[in-house]
Amino acid sequence: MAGSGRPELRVAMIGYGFMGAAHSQAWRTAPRFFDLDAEPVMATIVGRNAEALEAARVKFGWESASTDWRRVIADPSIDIVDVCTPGSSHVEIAIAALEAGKHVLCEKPLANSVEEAELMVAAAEAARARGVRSMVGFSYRRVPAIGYARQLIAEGALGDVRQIRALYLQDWLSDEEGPMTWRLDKDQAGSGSLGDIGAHAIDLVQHLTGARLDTVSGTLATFVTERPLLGETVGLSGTASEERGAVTVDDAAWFTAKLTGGLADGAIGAFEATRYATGRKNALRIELSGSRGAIAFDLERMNELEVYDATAPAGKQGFTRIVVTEPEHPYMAAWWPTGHGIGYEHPFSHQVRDLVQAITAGTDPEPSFAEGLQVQRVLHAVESSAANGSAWTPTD
Ligand code: SOE
Repeated sequence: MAGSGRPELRVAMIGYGFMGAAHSQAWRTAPRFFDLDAEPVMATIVGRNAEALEAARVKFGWESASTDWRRVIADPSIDIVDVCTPGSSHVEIAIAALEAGKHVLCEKPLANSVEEAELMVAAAEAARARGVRSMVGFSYRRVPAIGYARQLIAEGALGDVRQIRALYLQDWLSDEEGPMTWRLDKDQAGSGSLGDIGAHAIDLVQHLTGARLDTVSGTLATFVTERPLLGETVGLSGTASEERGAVTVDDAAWFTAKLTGGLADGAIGAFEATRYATGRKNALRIELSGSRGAIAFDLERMNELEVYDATAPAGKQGFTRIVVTEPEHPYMAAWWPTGHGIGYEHPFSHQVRDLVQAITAGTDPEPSFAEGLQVQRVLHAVESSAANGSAWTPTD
C-alpha cells in the first residue's frame, strides 16, 4: 500500500525517447492532479543504452533502470507495462507482457502490420479473460476540446455528419538535410507520416463519429529519399552525422474515404498526413460538416473548439469559438482556474488517469487493441490503394 492508503500499481516503461518523456511526466503528474483509486509508482525504465538510460531515469524520476525488458516483464512486482518503443517491437513486448499478466499501455500505431496487430488483439483478449487490461495510446482522444466535441456530436449538434476533413500537418522534415531517425525507417516505424500522425486523424474521426472508414483511395509520396544518419537524438529529430541512409517510408499520405455506421453513415472524408507542410508545426485539424451544424478543431489551438449551429436564425449564424477551459469540460476541473489553458502533455496525464481508473474498477479502457487493429487495417488499405494506382480499397 502507498502512503496514501491506496493500492499501488507499479509501472515499467519500455523506451525513453520522445514518447518516454511524455509518458514519464504523465505517470508523475496524473496522481497529483486527479483522485485516483490506485497510486501508480514509476518503478522501472527500460532501454538498451545503459548510460543514456541512467540519465533518463534520473531526469524523469524512475526508481530503477534495466536494459533487459524480458527480465522486467518477468518481475512479479510489476503491474503495468508501458510500451514506448518504435512500432517494430510492439508485438513482441506487448504480447510477452500480456502473457505475464501485466496490464499494457502501448503507443500508437498499435503495430507495424495488420498481422502483428491481430496477434496483439488475440493476446489482449486472452489476457482480458484473466482480468488483464490493455489500451492503445491515441492520446489526442483525451484533449478536452475533442472530448467536448464528441459530447456535442452525440447530442445531435451536427445532425448527420456528411463531410469530413482531417489533416495532420507538421514540417519538421522540410529541411532536406535534417537527419534520419527511426521514424523514417520502414523496418522500425512500419510507415511514415501515414502511421505516425495519419493514424491519429483516422482514430479521432472514428472516435468522434462512431463511424468506420470503410473504403479508401490514397496516394503516398516520398520527397527526400536519402538523409544524413542520426548522430544524437534531440526531440523528434537530432544532429546529423557524416554518413547517409535511405528514407524508406512515405513523407506524405493523402487519401479519401467512405464511412459507414455511427453518426457519419454514408459520409465522405478527405485525409492528409505530412511532415512537410512548411509552416505548420503540429496542426491536427478536424472539420466535420453535418446536416444541422459543423465543428472545427486545430491542435495548434487545442483549448478552442469552433462550433456552427445551422439551425440558428438567419443573420445570427456563424462559427462560435468556444474556449474549452471550464470545469464543465472533460478533465478540466482537475487543472487550472477557469480560462487557463493546457498543453500537449496533458492528454497523456488524462490517459494515465483513465487507464488506472479502469484497472482498479475492472473495466476495459479505451481505445482497445481491437480499435488499434481497426486503425491498422485502414493504414494497410491506404498503402495497398496507393500501390494499386489509388484504387478504392476496403479496409477489412
Ligand atoms: C504520439 O502520440 C505522436 O503521434 C508521436 O508519435 C508523433 O511523432 C507526434 O508528432 C505526435 O504525437
